[in-house]
Amino acid sequence: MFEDLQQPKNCDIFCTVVDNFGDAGVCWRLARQLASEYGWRVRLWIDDTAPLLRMAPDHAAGPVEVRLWPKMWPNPWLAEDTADVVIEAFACEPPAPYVEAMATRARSPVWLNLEYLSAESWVAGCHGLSSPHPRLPLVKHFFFPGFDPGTGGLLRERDYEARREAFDESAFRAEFGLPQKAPDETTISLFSYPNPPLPDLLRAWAASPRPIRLLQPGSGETARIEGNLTVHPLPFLPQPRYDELLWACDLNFVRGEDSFVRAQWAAKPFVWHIYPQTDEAHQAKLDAFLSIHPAGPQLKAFWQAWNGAGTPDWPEFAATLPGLKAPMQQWAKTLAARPDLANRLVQFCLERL
Ligand code: TRH
Repeated sequence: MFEDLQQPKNCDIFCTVVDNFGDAGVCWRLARQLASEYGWRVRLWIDDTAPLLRMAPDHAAGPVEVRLWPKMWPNPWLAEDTADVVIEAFACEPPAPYVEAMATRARSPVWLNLEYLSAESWVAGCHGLSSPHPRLPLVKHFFFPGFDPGTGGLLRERDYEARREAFDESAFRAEFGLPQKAPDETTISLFSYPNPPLPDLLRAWAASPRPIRLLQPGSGETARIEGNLTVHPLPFLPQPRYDELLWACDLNFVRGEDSFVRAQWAAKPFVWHIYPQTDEAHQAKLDAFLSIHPAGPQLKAFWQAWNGAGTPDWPEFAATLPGLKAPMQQWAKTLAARPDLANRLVQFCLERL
């Protein structure tokens, strides 16, 4: 199952949980893939295991070794050993004593800073750039996920398609107490940040001529029926099961980075609530993605409105939903034909080890 010509490597991934689930979610997904698909011995050093416990309640069962990264100051890190490959997620910087120990290895480790995902055009130009350490004989490389073939790509497990083919939508609905789907029902999943347009959207859904079933994972919402809208809370699902939810829906509202990528693999129409940044940097990221995505103008208008520019026009958007299936499938197919992020990362490291 391991790639040809490839010796298993040791890898340390460092993750600081800034907020929410994305930092842990991305690191966990990558760690699992490196361990299970490439046979790497992976340790995930994380400063807060709470999000991991929700996304991967069975994480202790292996094959990734999860270690709590104590973040007190002065840093109490007692460097035991270092790894062949060191990945710091989102510029979180490994502990200073660990970095010192990296420099004492006979062969320098490959040190990567795994960056945030963006569709902006500068990303391909910065992917892979190196930054020598000012004092130690170490070089850090910037590894940028992205949509362009010249970037680090997107996380996607090898078994994704097989899992999807084996997915039983009826069994999924039954398990979560959802009635079998009526032919005219629109099933929608909602995972977003608190968003001012939501109450208006809920009203539009309640007034919809066709039934709408809203599935809200981990929301703490109460089940209720308002007009033609049925709100159905779901538990926060383990990461692979979140994919199942996306497959079971006709439309997915996603956010941040990792759920945004999963919605693209699900190849269903989706609406992205981008992670808001104080300096409005997110607007450029949103525009950049919309400029490369083949969705029509109605989807783009709805997305902009969902992200603060205007009022989301549900009836207009709903009318375009059936026509969005094909472009979403084509988009997923194009992206899936390219090597995934773990694959590119492994190649990148092997060329430098
Ligand atoms: O939770 P997010 O908003 O996370 C992040 C962080 O805020 C981070 O600081 C920021 O930089 C980044 O976004 C862009 O959204 P995201 O990235 O979609 O992560 C959610 C994770 O939770 C993802 O791995 C999917 C997972 N998930 C489940 O496993 N089960 C669930 O039921 C749900 C709703 C999500």
